[in-house]
Amino acid sequence: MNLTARSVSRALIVTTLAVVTTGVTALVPIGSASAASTLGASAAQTGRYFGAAVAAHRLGDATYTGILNREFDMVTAENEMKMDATEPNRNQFSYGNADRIVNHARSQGKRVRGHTLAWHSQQPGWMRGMEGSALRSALVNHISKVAAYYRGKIYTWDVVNEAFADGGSGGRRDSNLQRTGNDWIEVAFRTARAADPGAKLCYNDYSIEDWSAAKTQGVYRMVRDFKSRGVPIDCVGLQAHFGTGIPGSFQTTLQNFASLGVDVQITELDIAGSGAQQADNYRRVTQACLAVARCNGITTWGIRDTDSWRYPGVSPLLFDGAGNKKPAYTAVLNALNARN
Ligand code: 9MR
Repeated sequence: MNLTARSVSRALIVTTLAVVTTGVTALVPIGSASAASTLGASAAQTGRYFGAAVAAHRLGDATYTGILNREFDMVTAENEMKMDATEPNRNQFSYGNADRIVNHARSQGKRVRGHTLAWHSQQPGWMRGMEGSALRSALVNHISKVAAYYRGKIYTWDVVNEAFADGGSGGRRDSNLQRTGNDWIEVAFRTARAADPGAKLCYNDYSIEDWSAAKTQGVYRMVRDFKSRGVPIDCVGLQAHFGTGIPGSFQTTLQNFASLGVDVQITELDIAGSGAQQADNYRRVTQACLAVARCNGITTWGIRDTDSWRYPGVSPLLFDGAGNKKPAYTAVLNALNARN
């Protein structure tokens, strides 16, 4: 939403409140949106979303689903849309668990981030041993079929996940997909665009939050190159799996990617630590996104600490194992509301 549209929608919210309350109580002053009481509603007042990664097997847990339904307005399948889940046998597709998540989200009026069409990891057994042109065809077929199946239902696809190497090279990660030729990523994006022209297409990776990191620079050069040659890319997903410190350059990184003409999304946020320190880091990350116009949403990688891939070593999320709001939750909500 652009600024004008956002002010119009705020004005509408305020007007609506005023109409509802006319004759009953004082009018809500025009121009001051009221503080929202959930992450999704508060983020929406800034034109953004607030999402969570969801596991299909937890949807029967009433505490989990209660928090999901109440707080979040975007959903990512934590594992259920990966290649091994959606194409367990070659050219035989399986969408049961992914559909459970998509249908739950949509029935609750939430949008969906698709994760992920192509990744060196979590490949089905039949794909792991493949190389060369056979693998390239299988990749294109996978992307075409999965993106077409969900056509019109996905807000953003993570088209390619984690294709850059760790360490100082700034280059691509070696993988069977990379060995099919350096153009595999752009082919993946073009294939996804053709199959679902309405979805935003994202490149998603971790350890690209620090602007000075070679990996960040490598991804930046690829996105700049794609934009200059018209390869269809709409956004960069920064996973944001953090330890107890947030890189001081995080907002700069978000802004620099955005300045290439793409959206940026914080796609898998979780932060180590506890208490006030963890809360302060969550506040920083939220404020960094809010400060960048094209940072259009934040997703935490799970709901309760006990749902996290980092648990029990780390308790990195906004709700504790019993579903209580942590100080980090309050820090995020306050930061969002401060911008409403
Ligand atoms: O949280 C996911 C975990 O349940 C899976 O076992 C794992 C399998 O690879 O993937 C985890 O999610 C990852 C995500 O898909 C991509 N970025 C890193 C995430 C954490 O490992």
